[in-house]
Amino acid sequence: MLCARFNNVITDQLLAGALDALKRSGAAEADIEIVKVPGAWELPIAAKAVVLGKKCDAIIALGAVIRGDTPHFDYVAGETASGLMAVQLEMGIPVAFGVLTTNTIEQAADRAGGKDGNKGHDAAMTAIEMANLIRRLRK
Ligand code: INI
Repeated sequence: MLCARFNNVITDQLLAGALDALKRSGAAEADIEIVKVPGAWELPIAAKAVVLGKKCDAIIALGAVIRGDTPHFDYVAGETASGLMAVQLEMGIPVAFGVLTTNTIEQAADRAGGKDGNKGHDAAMTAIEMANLIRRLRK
């Protein structure tokens, strides 16, 4: 599991939601690795390094990109999404996209354990489903 530290008030909640989903689904602690990166931009290269470094069933990438007054958001959000998609297609390992891209921090909080649920939890459930699906399709 990869988690960006940028906007950590939000990403810590995504991480908690993802861990809760994995544990409730029966994942053993020893099978869960948590890797922190500075920001969402760094998620794709870290995802690739994890896949190259060890056998893993899926990656869960967590981050929060929040729009500011400059076009920076578009670069960080867009490249993070395309980078993570490239890793899952190149490496053949599911990468669940638990990166919030919102206009405000309130919208992010709503989706990180607030009124709109927890997208970290959702990403973890997707990762489990996709890991099982890809394993079955490869047999
Ligand atoms: N990183 C984020 O994860 N979220 C953001 O909202 C964000 N903004 O707004 O700048 C952000 N920037 C940092 C970026 O991900 C890199 O860590 C940085 O550019 C160094 O490569």
